[in-house]
Amino acid sequence: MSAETGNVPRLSRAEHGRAASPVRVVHLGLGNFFRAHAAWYTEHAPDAAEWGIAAFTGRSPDAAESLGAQDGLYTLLVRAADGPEPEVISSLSAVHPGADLAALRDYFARPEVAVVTITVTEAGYRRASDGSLDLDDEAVAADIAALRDDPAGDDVSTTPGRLVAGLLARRDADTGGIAIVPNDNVPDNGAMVARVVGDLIAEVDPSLQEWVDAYVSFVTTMVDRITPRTTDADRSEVKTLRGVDDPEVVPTEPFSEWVLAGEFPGGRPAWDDAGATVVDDVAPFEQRKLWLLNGSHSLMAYAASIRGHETVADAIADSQVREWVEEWWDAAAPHVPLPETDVTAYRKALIERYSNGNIRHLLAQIAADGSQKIPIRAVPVIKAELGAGRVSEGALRLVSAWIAHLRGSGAPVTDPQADLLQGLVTGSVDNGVDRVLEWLGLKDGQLRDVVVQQVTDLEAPGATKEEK
Ligand code: CS2
Repeated sequence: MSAETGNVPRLSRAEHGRAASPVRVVHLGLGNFFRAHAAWYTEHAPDAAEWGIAAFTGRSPDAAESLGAQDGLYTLLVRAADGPEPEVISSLSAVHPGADLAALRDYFARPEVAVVTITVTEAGYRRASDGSLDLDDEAVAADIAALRDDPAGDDVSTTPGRLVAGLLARRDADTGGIAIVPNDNVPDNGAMVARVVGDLIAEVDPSLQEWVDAYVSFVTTMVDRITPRTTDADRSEVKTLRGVDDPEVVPTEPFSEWVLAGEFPGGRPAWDDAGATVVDDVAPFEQRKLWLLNGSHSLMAYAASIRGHETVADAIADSQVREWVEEWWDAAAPHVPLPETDVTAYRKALIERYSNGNIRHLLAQIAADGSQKIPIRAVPVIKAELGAGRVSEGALRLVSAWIAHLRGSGAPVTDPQADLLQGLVTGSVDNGVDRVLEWLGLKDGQLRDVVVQQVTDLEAPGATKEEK
């Protein structure tokens, strides 16, 4: 199947890729991060010919159609500081709209399908603030009703709902063990998924839990590869470099890391031979990445956008932002349970990754969904500092910048909880700070005054803007 746009051909397996491998992995969430990360590791595993991926879109089905028109192939445009390197990825053997529950159940029921990977962002797991499944979420409530009414029906839209629909099909087919591998930036993400799936099972069909306990493994991961959204510039670059019209190009950085812990009862691709690391405990790696990388990312997304910056590369070149980032790292680093030399090297590497001017990583993209990110990126560090007897200005600035953002400075607010959060910060800075700190579980008089001062400073006209 090869489609053409004007005289420039689309990608096709006959011309540009490998033959499709048999489907043994199901993936939920067909966004750029997955295509730069897990799909790339699968492509580079020595046994790639035995492990094809059937991927399902999340909310928007468009990618399935567009990728389908080019046999599931896409170009990964690896943007090194010294120039781009395009690579065609062939590991997606099939692509489906997320709503195609019949296809999803069919794959789950096949004995050779052994792994389910997921990248749906932090918000996609539909958790309440205590980590349980949010039963008040309308889409969750609708999935419960739909699955109770007809466990084989098609009206299931959430990730926990789709997982339970698939697991019911596998149990009924009696096709044995399977591993569920979440690849989103949430601490202990294996246990996190097990919990939301278990909570949904309790509502829908409690008899499934015993089967899940016996046959389903929830793997925990740390994932890392900076992957911005695709722009038209990426598409025209691939047209120039490769002579193909690929609307599904994914730009990414050269660096990549994947650390996994857990069982794979039905086997897995040899991801470790493609550079992934298999360990007993992901936690130290997760903390290093979530606090040092993602924490500083969020700090820049809020604080540097107030200073007029648009991208991470612009932000880190501003000496004031760099100082804030280093202060954040100074606060977080002592709590990362890895050798100091490792943490120091990691910080140095991050500066290089952030400074890659060929990656246009928008601060506005990182600023999204702060309600899901601040509690896991900032709060543990602030609490650990308090535990060590310190009120850390460097750590608190992340929360202060988020509050200034919610109050209308810098990047626009895009968040499933936007109404609630913007309600918390209406009125004076003092009141807003009190309410947000309470929402974050950080009600502590010592912190409050520092945060009020930092928000005031960040919002002061001209006080923090970069001289241009
Ligand atoms: C970013 C991450 O958007 C964000 O919140 O911090 O997507 C980050 O780019 C990745 O985790 C890097 O691995």
